[in-house]
Amino acid sequence: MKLKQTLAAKIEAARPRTTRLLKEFGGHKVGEVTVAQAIGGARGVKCLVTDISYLDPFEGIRFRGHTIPETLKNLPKADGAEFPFVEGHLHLLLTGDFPTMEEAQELVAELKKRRQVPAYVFDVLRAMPRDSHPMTMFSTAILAMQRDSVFKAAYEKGLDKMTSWEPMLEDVLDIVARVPVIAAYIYRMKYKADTHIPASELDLGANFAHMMGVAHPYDELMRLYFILHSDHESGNASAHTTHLVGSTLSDAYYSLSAGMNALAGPLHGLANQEVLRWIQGVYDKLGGKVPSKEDLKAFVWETLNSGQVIPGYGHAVLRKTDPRYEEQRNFCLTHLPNDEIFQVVSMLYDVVPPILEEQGKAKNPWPNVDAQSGVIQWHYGVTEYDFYTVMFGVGRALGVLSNLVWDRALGYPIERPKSLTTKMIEDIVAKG
Ligand code: CMX
Repeated sequence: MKLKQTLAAKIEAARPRTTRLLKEFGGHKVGEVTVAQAIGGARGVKCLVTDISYLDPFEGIRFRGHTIPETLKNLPKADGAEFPFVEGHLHLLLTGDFPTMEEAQELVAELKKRRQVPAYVFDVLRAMPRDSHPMTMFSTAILAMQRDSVFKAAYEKGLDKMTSWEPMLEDVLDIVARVPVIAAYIYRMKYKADTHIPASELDLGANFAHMMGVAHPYDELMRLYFILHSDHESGNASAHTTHLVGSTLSDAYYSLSAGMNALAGPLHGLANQEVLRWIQGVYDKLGGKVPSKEDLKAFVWETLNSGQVIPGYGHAVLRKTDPRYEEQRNFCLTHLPNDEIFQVVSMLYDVVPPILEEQGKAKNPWPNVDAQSGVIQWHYGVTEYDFYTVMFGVGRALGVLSNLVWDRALGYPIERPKSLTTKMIEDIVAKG
């Protein structure tokens, strides 16, 4: 596989940089930790390293140094397609290079070979109560496949630290290939009377759309969606959890399943379901009437006054409108400008930030990725919003799993930050 050769060369070139930093500058400070950070979720503490993506508070995400528009422009696309192959994006995340068309096609073919989901995974899913949350099903299905881990088998034979990224890569490619199939299966089992559509010869994003049973341009949307949701540097809860679990030399199945459980929280990935649930709540309250700006203002205040957050707004790092929001908004302007819920989402963009500013709590009043993603799904008939985070998870797998390969390649150790007691912090503060 050409990808593996490219990756091997990149890893060889990267290792001396990490070794040098550790050996020559191990004691050099990269930041300090305040009491507020120790108590407040380690916000802004610089203690993770990744080269796969970087999140600037004002500019937003860059994948391997490239903004979203640059990424979308430079990745290869199928003939006549609007958005690139997701597989090519995986190549970019893993190697740092935009693939050629040939390299992207090779990866499309490789993932197709690997996408056969073991039959027992479907048995596990079918044994679960049908009203289990789709994220519970998704995480369980990933965990169930752990018995197939190539990394685990390699560990049992005696893992060589220098080459441990290779069995990790095997697991990562297997998982990336299979998760869209699992996601579509969960969707159709739960919401489409348990009728299923066999896989096609299409690429990952388009095949997902096909297996969901949703027509063009949903294939284009899902290529875009998976790329946009792939990575957001290392500190977000799903990426950090995956990295943390992997640092114990747990394999990619254990690690990703854990990461998906973090994504399932309403302050993280579940927010994209919450946005649609919240908007439906507005409609219900108004007896089905399209809300006006004044209605929305009242509902936003009502939500805040009841102690809840406005889903899809705010961010731990970003301090401007999320470019992933903007990219999806562009998709809406091209494909569904007159969609009624899109109009409501657009109105929210005018209504929410000034209210959050007036309330004065949120550090970032602007929308994040989740404010815009659900409306597009709804438009194409995927109205079962508790499924939305599963699709986020399929996309997020690309980034967090690429990181696992690099974690092993660079020999990052088990993660183990230090805790203090409240009394210790009080003593530190008292000393001044
Ligand atoms: N609505 C209401 N209040 C908000 C808010 C929002 N959208 N965003 C932040 N706040 C509040 C916080 O709850 C916090 O209140 P308290 O002081 O009472 O605890 C205060 O403002 C300060 O928070 P912050 O420093 O601005 O934000 P955090 O880094 O603590 O949290 C996030 C970030 C995303 C969890 C938060 O903005 C939020 O809850 N947003 C709504 C949920 C959401 O959209 N999550 C998805 C994020 C993207 C993703 O991961 O998918």
